[in-house]
Amino acid sequence: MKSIASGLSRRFFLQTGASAGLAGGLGLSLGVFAADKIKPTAKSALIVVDVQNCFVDGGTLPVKGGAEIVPVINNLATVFENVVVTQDWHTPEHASFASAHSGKKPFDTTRLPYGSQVLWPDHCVQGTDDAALVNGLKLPNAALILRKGFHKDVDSYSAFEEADRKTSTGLAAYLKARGIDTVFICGLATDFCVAWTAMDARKAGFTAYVVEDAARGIDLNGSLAEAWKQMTAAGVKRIKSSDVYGI
Ligand code: VGL
Ligand code: ZN
Repeated sequence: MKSIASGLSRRFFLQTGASAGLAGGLGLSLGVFAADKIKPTAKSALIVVDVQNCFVDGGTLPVKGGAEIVPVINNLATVFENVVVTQDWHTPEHASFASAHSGKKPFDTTRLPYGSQVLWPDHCVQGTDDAALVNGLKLPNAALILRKGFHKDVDSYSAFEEADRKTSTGLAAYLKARGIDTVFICGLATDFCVAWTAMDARKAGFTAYVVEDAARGIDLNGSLAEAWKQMTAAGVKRIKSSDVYGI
């Protein structure tokens, strides 16, 4: 199946190149460009991380420019056969909320039994409008909505594994059961839930791309640059939506 598909796209490229040759240099370079793009296959999934009201303007933990990624993601999703959506889905008084720790304020850090934890404003409380997906998000072909961070005493930036680094969300098993070996990750926030999801995807054996123009970061004390450094070291590939075939 795979060889037939790549044979077809190679032929498509050759034809494009040949006709572009007649048409001139511009067409030819377009042909080469198309061949360089990354083509999502039936074994690829787009993971749309936490594009929720809480993380855009008007929400409880807004990420700068967060809403700008919505049309980029809507467009990206049209070229994927497999789309997974995640929602940060906290209990009231969740352990990641500063309000649950006396003397602490948002963006302080504390120690929890599983390690260091950044403390956030109350956000994405289960069932609230703040936790709902952003209205303009159009992902009609999404097959799974995965919620995370719903254990009161444990955070979960990653869509694969909770912050205790023991409790699985089941996502790796789901993807593997569906024959998926490659994930493209986008959403909010680049330096927290997107980065942790991407690094855990690598840990679980997936090829992982992060689509940088379809993500935005919080950038707390240099966390955005640090996240890219760690993602790159983990073998996560940093791409733009225009690098994806069909976009
Ligand atoms: C996130 C901080 C707290 C995220 C979630 O989705 O990146 N960040 N909870
Ligand atoms: Zn959260």
